[in-house]
Amino acid sequence: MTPLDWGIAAAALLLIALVNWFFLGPKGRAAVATASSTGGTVDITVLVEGGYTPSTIEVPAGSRVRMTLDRREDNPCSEEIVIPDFGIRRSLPAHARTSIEFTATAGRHEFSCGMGMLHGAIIGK
Ligand SMILES: [Cu+2]
Repeated sequence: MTPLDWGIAAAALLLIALVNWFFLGPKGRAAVATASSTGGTVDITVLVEGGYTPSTIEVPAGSRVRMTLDRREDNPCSEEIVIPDFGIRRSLPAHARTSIEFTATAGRHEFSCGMGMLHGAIIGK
């Protein structure tokens, strides 16, 4: 390979590293919130606005969870939340807080909007 080839290869590797960092780096880690339990029930608040923040929530496996959805928009996309593993489908009034409760079993439990466009997950650890 010529020096130019090496330069192109190095640039390509750097680009791949940057793309991975962008998609898997700080943003992915920051989205994981670890909830802690006080008095038996784990309280978590999730902001609903163009998505779920945080979108990934770690809770102790087997804990009772009170998840409060703070919906700050009236976009019809987010008017329902569905957590199939826990048999939950609940409508979320716009600009209001709605609490749902469930027992978080071990493993990854996906949740989404009613249309399956916005995604998040509860992870029982
Ligand atoms: Cu939707």
